[in-house]
Amino acid sequence: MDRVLNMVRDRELFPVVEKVLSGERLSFEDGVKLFRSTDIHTIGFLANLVAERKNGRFAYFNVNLHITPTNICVGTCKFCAFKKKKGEEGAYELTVEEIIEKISSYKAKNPGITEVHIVGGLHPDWGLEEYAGIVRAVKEAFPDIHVKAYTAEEIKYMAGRSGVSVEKALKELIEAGLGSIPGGGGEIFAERIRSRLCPDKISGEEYLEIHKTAHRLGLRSNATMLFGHIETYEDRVDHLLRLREAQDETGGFQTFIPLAFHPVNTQIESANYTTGFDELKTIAVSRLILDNFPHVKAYWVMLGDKVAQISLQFGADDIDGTVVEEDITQAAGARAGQYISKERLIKLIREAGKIPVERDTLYNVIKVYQEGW
Ligand code: V47
Repeated sequence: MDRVLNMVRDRELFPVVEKVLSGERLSFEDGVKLFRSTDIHTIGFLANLVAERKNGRFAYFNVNLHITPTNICVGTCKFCAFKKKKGEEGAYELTVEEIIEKISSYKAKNPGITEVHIVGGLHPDWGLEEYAGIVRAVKEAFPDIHVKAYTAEEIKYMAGRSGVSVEKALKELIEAGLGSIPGGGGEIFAERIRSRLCPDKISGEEYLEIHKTAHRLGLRSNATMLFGHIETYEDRVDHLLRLREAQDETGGFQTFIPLAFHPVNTQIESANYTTGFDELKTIAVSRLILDNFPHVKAYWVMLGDKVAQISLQFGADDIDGTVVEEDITQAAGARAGQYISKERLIKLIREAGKIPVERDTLYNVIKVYQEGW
């Protein structure tokens, strides 16, 4: 303990360091103290320690494809640069056949694909039947591919449009072949910020309730936090603690993904791009507070592959997948590309001192890439 404390530059962090080393749960005050500190080495060291306690030196990736069936959305989220109104220039909706064609052509080049990630807009004419129909068609055409689809917001929307409960909608989606739900829509739970950022969206409480309902029905899900806009450090810690509490109840969350805000074409004029320092700190503090989440993901599409790589020494143990055609971040000024090869993911992970593991959506191991591959 003393040897570690000797290396800590920010003495304010001493009590937090002691807690992490002895495996004690961190408090709200600890989280805020970590965010306010600039002792990035200590924060990163602690987060990496916790990540390695949970996952050893393994770092995960998958071979996946993002499909966005429509950008037509009745939502009013101020941070979104992607949505269009029906009839507006650039608005689109894919047919089921076009979705199947996209997956087929990707699979022809990447036969190892294991996941399709489907999220889109709140389409004014779609209900449960249309959203579930997409899942059913994909599963019929590709029974071996896991369908991770629809955020809590979309699930609430389609249930409402079809006059059924969220539970009933989830059961119908599961029957259609839904495998898990992604973390989108978390944004920031604090009502003060959420009501400015996305006034018409479900509340943080509802987001958590929908995920907990999914967990009780046997689904796994992910959780996200959109950071770097108008929220404070206190709001971030509050968000993380609410997730930790929900996870204590159900244990159904797999991965936490901090999403770095992209400002271009959004209605949040005061905001700018996040910085590398803040991104690394947010990954690390998330890892330290979410002691009951198995994984923390550094989503390379939003962080860029270089920061995502460094994150693997700052508490992240997952770098997401090959992705392809990610449109939400592109519309908001993404500086990373839309596709990364499996070989590049392996190189990024290996050079960060971790062992690359190709996984499926539920973290079953497909292949461990030991040296020499
Ligand atoms: O919910 C929207 C965010 C999310 C912007 O579960 C923005 O494995 C930054 O949730 N700047 C969708 N972010 C993406 C998402 C996700 C991605 C990868 C993996 C998983 C998973 C989930 O993107 C939205 C919103 O929070 N978003 N606009 C923007 N301007």
